[in-house]
Amino acid sequence: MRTALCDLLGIDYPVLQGGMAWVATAELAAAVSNAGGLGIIGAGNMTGELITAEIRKCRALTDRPFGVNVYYLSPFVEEVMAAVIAERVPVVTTGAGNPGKHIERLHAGGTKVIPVVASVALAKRLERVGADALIAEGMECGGHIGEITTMALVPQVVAAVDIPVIAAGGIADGRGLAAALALGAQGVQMGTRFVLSEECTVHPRYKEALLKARDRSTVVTGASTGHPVRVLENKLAREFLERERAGASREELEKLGTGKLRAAVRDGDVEYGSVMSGQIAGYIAKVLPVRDIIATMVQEADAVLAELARRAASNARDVHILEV
Ligand code: TUI
Repeated sequence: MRTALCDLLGIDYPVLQGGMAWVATAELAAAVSNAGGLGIIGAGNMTGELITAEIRKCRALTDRPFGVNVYYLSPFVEEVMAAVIAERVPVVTTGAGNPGKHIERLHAGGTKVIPVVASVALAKRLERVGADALIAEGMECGGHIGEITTMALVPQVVAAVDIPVIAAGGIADGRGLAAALALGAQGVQMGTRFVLSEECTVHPRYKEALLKARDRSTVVTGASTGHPVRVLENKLAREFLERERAGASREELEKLGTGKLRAAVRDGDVEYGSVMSGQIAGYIAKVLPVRDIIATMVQEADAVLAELARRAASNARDVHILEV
């Protein structure tokens, strides 16, 4: 299973790990890169100094390419970008904003730039300013999301641009990878599946909460603030939604949310913390080593595609027999 994206990024398999704030540490990113995918450190709200240390830690753990995700709502975006450029990180992905103004400087240092998009308009704009590939993120994803599903977004972005598209949202196995390729994507990015890996350092209660999740266990909070976020439903999510319905101000809601992702990820507060999760959590039954997650899904995708090709050939033969 290789695509042109593998050559662009220097990886063995077209599988990226989402750059999740607080979750996507150097350890997780290095494990994914060592297994042949692209590991990505989540800069979240880190300072330039912190992300520099994390990049160096990742370099000590792997010789393979890896990435850093830059979160555009962070107050430290500029210093994180400066650090990423100084460290000549192989790949940068971006979230929750438009990275257009940084692309030239990143390219000058040899960094590949892969913005996350949730719409066709932004996809076209970022192709024009030089993005190397795009991650089309459906609203099945955990965390900060757009409004369109993966199934509807990916083919529309693929049709609108000439650069490789990576599908994200609702993907956790080989069937999902095969489906993404069928939609015209060149690879996938997964978040929730990699949270449920042995190498992921989130609090054990965070993993337990995701393992218990079912298909309808996530809700979207924050839609009224313009920053919708998908999380597991818990006490915090219910209070957040209640206050939103009551017309709470953006400041009040921001205050309620501050520090809650850290509380869930690091302290294991799964009732009054923000347990970000994709809708696919209900499908994931086991914590597995990163290497098994990637190897199994690639094998499974090859098998699914071979079986579909076999059926298509058999159908074509049947049609031919009918015709003669
Ligand atoms: O960024 C994400 N997912 C995230 S960031 C995050 S950290 C957080 N912590 C606490 C509260 C809220 C967030 C958790 N999950 N995904 C990438 C993504 N980017 N999804 C959607 C977008 C996006 C949305 C609008 C990208 C660009 C955009 O518009 C920018 C423009 O200028 O049009």
